[in-house]
Amino acid sequence: MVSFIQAEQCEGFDLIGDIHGCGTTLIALLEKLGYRHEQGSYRHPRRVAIFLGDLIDRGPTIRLALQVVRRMVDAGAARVVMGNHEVHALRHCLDDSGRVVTPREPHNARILHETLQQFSGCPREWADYLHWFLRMPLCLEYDGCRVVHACWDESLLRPFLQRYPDGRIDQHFLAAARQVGSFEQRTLDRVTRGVHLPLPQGRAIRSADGSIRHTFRAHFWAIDPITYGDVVFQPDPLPRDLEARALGEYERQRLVHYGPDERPLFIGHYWCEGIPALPAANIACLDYSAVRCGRLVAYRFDGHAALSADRLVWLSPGDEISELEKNSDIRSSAGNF
Ligand SMILES: [Mn+2]
Repeated sequence: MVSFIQAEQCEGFDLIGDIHGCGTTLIALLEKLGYRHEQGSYRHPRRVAIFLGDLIDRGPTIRLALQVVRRMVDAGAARVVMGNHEVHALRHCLDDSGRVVTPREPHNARILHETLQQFSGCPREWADYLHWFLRMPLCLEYDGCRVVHACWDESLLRPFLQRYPDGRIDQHFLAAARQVGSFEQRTLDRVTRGVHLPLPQGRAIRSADGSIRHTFRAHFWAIDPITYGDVVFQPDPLPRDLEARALGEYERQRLVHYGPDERPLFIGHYWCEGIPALPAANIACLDYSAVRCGRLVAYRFDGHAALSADRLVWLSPGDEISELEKNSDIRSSAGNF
């Protein structure tokens, strides 16, 4: 028996990637994993779900997604870590005294557009969720595995966990994180957004969502990376010449490394595409762009140090209809919104 399982008194964890307001798909995936709606919450008799953050923004059923996850967490049937979209909502919708505000800059309002729209008739419920986001831990660490939204950076998370042993930030931490370069800002940014490397001067890439980017997302599991192409981890490819470009000392110093002998790590965040697979033997990325007609992906973890792609379970768009039709209770609870 692995001690993380003893800690949670369950047979294993079902880790679930970025939901982004795909509430009905989430319900269908939980059904597929054997969770049932009982006593006000989805739950599994022998397993605990762990959500990897980014519950909100972009999708059609954000309130439903939040309601399902929150009830599971409150019932002890699930855990959740904070994603960069929850951080973004906290930064732009809560002021330093904890009052709810409307985001001012158009860019920030655009990211939150669907969320604010779907909560427009229920400001109290939105305020309540914002304060709940603040209580989400940044990471979870068990003897058998680690969980974080984007990047496990030991150099920041070890001192962070010494100061905040339950992994939870607070209003003061959030206020301090407004100062660029502070420990709080670097920690929040690194664990929920990962490492971004700047493109060379004058170069930019256009993302699938139409935005122009001057940085790219770098991963943290390459052993002795030589080129930009060895560390890029995002659906938008780098132009050929940049892919072949050698990493300089500046870039190398910014990279983080999670070694192959570290315990299994579960992350979301990176908008992967295609058939889910493992990027490294001890790392599973479970964000497969559910809200962009990709897949909502789970990993059924039973404590084995060697991860296996066989343990990945997912739903593609449209699958939820047939899954939901199997159970009328689910259909009626999904219809509450
Ligand atoms: Mn995300």
